[in-house]
Amino acid sequence: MATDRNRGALIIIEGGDRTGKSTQSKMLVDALLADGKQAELVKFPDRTTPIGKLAGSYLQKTLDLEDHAIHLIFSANRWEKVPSIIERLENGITLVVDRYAFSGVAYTSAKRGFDIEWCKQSDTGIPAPDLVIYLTLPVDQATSRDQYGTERYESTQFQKRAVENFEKLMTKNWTTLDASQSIDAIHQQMKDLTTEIMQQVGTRSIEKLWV
Ligand code: FDM
Ligand code: MG
Repeated sequence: MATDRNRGALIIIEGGDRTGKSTQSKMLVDALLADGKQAELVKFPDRTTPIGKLAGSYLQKTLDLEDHAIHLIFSANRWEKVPSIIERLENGITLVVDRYAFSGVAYTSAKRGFDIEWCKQSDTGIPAPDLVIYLTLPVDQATSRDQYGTERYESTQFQKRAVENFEKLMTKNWTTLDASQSIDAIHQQMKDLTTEIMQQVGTRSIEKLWV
């Protein structure tokens, strides 16, 4: 820490497709800002950077990449943001992150021949979250919310394997929320959890993930 001022909290929102992550992440940032707190939204993959554009093209199937290579590209897309993530946290800004390394591991390890430990390596050392909010919804229910699009990984079989993998990554700083509740009910729980963690982080140093 550069100062003895309270830092921001690193809050990760995870879950399978169509569980409401993006909607809830935006609502959470807006609510924190409305309360006069400093907060920003971060989204992975960040498809706007040169590295993120490769990931975006891969997901849209306009680019084929070898499975290990695309895994490392998703990781690199997080590493390129690490300096700005740390800087913002140290400046007291709470970050609400829509997908993180847990998605990276859960989706790649849903592919044949990938073990979880190999998948974790390339994100080992990025900032560790203060809280992971994991939204759960039975995959069949998630699918029926909205038809899957045509992006890569948008199939029921693949999603089921990814969800099983998320569950293997859970640690004590994860909180699972039932995504079949109303948008407002979920939002209120997320806001309460986040507010509590923001008070707890204080000047505590930012830890490294999986170290
Ligand atoms: N995804 C996302 C990965 O495979 N690895 C990653 O590291 C991340 C962050 O990309 F299918 C997958 C998960 C999802 C797709 O996500 C894009 P969004 O939330 O639909 O943009
Ligand atoms: Mg998607």
